[in-house]
Amino acid sequence: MITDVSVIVGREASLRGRAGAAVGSARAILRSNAPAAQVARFVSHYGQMSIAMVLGMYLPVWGILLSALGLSHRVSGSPEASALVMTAEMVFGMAAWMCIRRHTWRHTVEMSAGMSASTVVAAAASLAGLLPHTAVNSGPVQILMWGGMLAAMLVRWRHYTQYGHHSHGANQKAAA
Ligand SMILES: [Cu+2]
Repeated sequence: MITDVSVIVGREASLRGRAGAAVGSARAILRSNAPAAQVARFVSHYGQMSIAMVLGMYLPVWGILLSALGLSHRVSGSPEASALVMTAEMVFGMAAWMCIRRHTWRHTVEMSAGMSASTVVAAAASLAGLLPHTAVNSGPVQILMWGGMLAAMLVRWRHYTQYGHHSHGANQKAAA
């Protein structure tokens, strides 16, 4: 009987050992520059950016700020102005999160530019009478916004995928 118990305990321990090893190797893969880890890091940054953008958009300060400046009516009355304000809110959220994650200013500015380019161009074209007023809030412009952000990241694939390159200015300096 005693040996039976010890066999069960032994099995449990080996199962636990195996689970621990699996977690350990998963961690090792994530800390490596294996293709899967690079893609995971890339997707993770894109996801973080999207969340930060949406959070930036819903921060209650903007509405308060606009009404304090007496601009609420003007902004809500103009599709171009509201689209630009919305883009600015999203850029704020995204840039703030990239600052916290200690990305360089160059990468933060590139991502902000990639993200807002389509809206800025559409707003300018719409104000110039080249596009209808609804264009600035249309689906294609929004798709271009997400695509522009993706393009800014793809251009800097190494920065967003290499372990130790992703964040932490110190690591980056050490690697350089
Ligand atoms: Cu980013």
